[in-house]
Amino acid sequence: SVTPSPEDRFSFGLWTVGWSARDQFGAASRPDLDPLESVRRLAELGAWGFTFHDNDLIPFDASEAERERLVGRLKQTIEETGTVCEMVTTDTFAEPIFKDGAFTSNDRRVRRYGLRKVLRNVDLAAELGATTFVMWGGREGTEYDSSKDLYAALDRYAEGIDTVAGYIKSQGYDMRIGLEPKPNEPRGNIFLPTIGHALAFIDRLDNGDVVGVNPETGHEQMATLNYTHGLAEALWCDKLFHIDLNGQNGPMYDQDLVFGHGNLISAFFTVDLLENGFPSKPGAYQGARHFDYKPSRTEHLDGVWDSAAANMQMYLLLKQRAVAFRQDPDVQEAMAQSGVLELAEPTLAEGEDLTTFLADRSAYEDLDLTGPSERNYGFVRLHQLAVEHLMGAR
Ligand code: GLT
Ligand code: MN
Ligand code: MN
Ligand code: MN
Repeated sequence: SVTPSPEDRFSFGLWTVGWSARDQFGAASRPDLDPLESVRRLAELGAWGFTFHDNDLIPFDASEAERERLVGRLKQTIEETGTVCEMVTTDTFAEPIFKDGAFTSNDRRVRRYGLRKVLRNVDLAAELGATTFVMWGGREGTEYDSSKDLYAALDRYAEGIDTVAGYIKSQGYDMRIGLEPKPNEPRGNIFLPTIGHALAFIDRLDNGDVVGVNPETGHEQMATLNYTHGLAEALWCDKLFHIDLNGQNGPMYDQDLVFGHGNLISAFFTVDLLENGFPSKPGAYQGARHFDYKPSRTEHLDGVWDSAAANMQMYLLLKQRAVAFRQDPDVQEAMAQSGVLELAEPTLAEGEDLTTFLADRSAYEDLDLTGPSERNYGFVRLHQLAVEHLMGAR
């Protein structure tokens, strides 16, 4: 069914529906929403969970008492709605103090302040039962290469993440960090611009075991990369800790459209991977289906909730199509023809060592190249079947 329910594990950032559409060129086009009301509305629409930045709920300059009061009200709303706070993140980008970043600012005072802001928010996340802590370093970067010691910046970035990860471990929290890559915007060049950069960075950390990635559809596509491939590599590395689903039409500003409202074919294969798994490693992704989109500035309040519902409906429609695609006997035959299932077979035989491999004349000297050269892989036919399923023509 395409009616969302909590079993579908859909969740939304409170900053998504809560965006009042203030942008670089114009004032807000919608009133501010009460974040607690958003939690209720999302639950009514069938969402399972929600996520938020500290400052989506608690104003940056709130007193300690005000903070406690707001957190208390949030806990009450969670109880009333039965919704799950699955992820928490920290705003280290909006305030002027973070204009040169938080963990990589040239100003050490800012780095210490940013780290403290994040650490207290880790405690809040644990208090609310969140198991993922996302870190999007939107202001960590440069406009001018002269402005930053790039080696030191990576050192400071690693120091910051390692400190947060070490804190999570020392407190015994059941929580993992998801680093969110983005190539640019708001900075001209953001550090850890893609999934691949983030994975290589995580590998260098002391506490990297609790650090993974939170890839966003549009962010990879802004960098002209294939989101599904990025998810695949993160899964292969056991590092896909969270996802931000949305829509984007190729390399331009960050559109944050409804999931599937950008590159639809790519969205189909993203859902195919998340729901069906790899042909050689079937099984659905276990994490939240989390949406990080923005209701377009043209939409008023009805449009906010219509667009939230559209994300879930798009996902469920694509899930229907992707499941039907994989189950179709014609598709299975075409996949076999294309050799999709052959790729899981190791290239060297079991027990084969380099000596026997190098001695195997059939692999090289005696191989008749015409067979493999003239093979018709049939990838176009297979893809046509996928598109027919996507379009509901099958
Ligand atoms: C901001 C950003 C998103 C991140 C959020 C988490 S904040 O809206 O554009 O991609 O996921 O910090
Ligand atoms: Mn985005
Ligand atoms: Mn995001
Ligand atoms: Mn965003």
